[in-house]
Amino acid sequence: MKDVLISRLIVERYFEKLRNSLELDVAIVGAGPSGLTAAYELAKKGFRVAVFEERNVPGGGIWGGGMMFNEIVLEKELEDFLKELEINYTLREDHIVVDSVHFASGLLYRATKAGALLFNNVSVEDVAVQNDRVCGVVVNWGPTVRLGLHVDPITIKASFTVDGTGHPANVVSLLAKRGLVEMKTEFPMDADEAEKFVVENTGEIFPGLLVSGMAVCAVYGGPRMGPIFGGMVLSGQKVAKLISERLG
Ligand code: 48F
Repeated sequence: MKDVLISRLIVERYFEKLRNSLELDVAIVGAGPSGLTAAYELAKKGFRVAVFEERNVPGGGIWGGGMMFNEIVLEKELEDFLKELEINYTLREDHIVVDSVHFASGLLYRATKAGALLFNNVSVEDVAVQNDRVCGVVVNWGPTVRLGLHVDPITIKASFTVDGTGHPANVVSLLAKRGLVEMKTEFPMDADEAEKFVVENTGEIFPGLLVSGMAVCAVYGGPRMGPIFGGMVLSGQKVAKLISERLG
């Protein structure tokens, strides 16, 4: 029966992927622009990297552009990055304008093509900590977490974990609520300052845990920004560089 063959192929391939992801170099939480950029850069270098995204559709805040006008803006210095990814763009007034759907799908395609594994519908509900170091992520199905079902999670080991969960900084907040790190709150809108702030402060917040993208502003009290995405890409690149240097 063909239907059973289809089921078996899906189940076998999924479990191969999952088994190969039980011990990672890098676990990235959140498939937004910073997490996907980091995944692309790290996979390109040959590291074992997986992205865990609690929603069905990865891409985070990219798709909707600004107020659902599906265009986003990046700083001109990202032109080479877009060329490398073969993403189409327009240059206007010293800035790059990109169709947000094209940008999200391009980033997703290139990150996974480079070898990053992406698990959508998988929520990171906790981190594993041993010897005062984050050493992995604790995962469960997204709907299981949303519905509050009493189902235990499973653990994935990772040399480094990245909190790329955007505004709520969901991974750092797990440590903050246990008093292991201090966490501030995002400040009001200021795109000029926010773009610099996010890149400057991208880095390790707790041994083994790094923070990228908008989560940086939430954690360190930086301003929020609108549909300007240069800082997100640069933050993803920076976090990937910091981790690559450490992994060697
Ligand atoms: O928010 P998001 O797009 O992350 P980002 O890379 O980019 C921010 C921009 O989109 C935008 C902005 C900049 O111009 O202001 O907001 O910082 O994507 C974060 C992703 O993380 C997922 C969430 O569903 C989203 O797709 N996520 C959040 N918590 C978890 C998670 C979790 N606990 N486990 C798995 N995924």
